[in-house]
Amino acid sequence: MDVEQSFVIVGCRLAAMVPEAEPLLPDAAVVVADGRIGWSGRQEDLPEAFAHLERRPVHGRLVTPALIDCHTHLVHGGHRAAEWEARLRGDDYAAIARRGGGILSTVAATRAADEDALVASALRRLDALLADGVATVEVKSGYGLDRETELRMLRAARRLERERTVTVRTTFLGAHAVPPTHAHRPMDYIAEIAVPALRAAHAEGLADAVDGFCEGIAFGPAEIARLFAEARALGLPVKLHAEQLSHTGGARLAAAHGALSADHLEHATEEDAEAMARAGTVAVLLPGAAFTLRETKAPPVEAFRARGVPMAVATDCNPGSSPLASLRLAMTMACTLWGLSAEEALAGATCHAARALGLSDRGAVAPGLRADLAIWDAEEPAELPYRMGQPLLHGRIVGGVPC
Ligand code: DI6
Ligand code: FE
Repeated sequence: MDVEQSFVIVGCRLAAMVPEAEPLLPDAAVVVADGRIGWSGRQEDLPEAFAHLERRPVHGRLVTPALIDCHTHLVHGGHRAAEWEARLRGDDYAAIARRGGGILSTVAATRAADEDALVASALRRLDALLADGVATVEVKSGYGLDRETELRMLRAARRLERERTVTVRTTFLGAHAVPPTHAHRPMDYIAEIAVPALRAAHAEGLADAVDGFCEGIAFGPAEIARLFAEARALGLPVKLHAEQLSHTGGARLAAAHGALSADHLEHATEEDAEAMARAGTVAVLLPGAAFTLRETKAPPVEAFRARGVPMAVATDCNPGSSPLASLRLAMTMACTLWGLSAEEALAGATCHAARALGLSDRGAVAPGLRADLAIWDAEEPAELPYRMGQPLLHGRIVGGVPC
């Protein structure tokens, strides 16, 4: 152990997010050693081996795993405030999309933006997430719908990791909408554009996973299955926007492909929950999108609970359906709109979010895991979703480094 880079956080209240551990341990200590958690538990039980390390008191503050936003579209050009206003006047999200607005209008703005502009605008949103205690964020492509722009989005996403202290996981979302060049020919779009773009992204090391939008206004299960077959050939994990606006069979398709996650799920059924449970697919809940679209159907939370399907919570930060850059507010919405407990919401933004990204090295405070921690000006975990809009972050520790 390098003593220089090792220390003990003392005097904290610890929500370790470890199933066997107490939900909240008062008078706790956490050993950070060489970027990893060396030990955590009751301070009075601190092993002798760590007694010589520098002690950093946090004066009773709450310590949790750093938050993980496992579903975002942080990188994109422009915004869609006017479309949002039109919806306030009664316009409809799917109808706007069918007229060539919606996702396609962000595609035009993104194609027009160079990489520097994409990075600059994404950083503003990323900074908001970091201020909420986030240390790992997933970022999708999907507003290019051509090879060049999809790759530019993914390169911009990777650059965020060099600009800030954060882990970025990139997801290729080439199957997000059907561009006008391939109107009514979604399978041709997959074969001619999405698959070659995915291969190119993979060759450049730009894609950690593959996603699609399985929906009446986007792609059907057959097209998604074609893309997933390519992902499998490349050895990439898959995830899917499924059952958001209607029921199309996306959740079961995701489960059949062993997907890391199926996301949205407002229109999912008990049978979908059953299939996801068998496959070990995480349910990623995105209440910011449901709130923005005034969706009245809720995901089958009770069915997920009953079958032990892990529920993650994410922002879905995107310019159309979820212009939300606060993971804590997403947690609030998951509780208030859909009945998650505060503890479930925190698990959703930590350990279950890590699983939705296929990351087994973070999301909890346990020996051997990455020392990604959030220190809060709070006494208990419920304050994170309860205190809406109130800054609570005291500091983050990312890979063992305070920042
Ligand atoms: N996530 C998405 O990718 C789509 N819906 C969602 O919740 C569309 C995003 C958009 O309207 O730009
Ligand atoms: Fe999304």
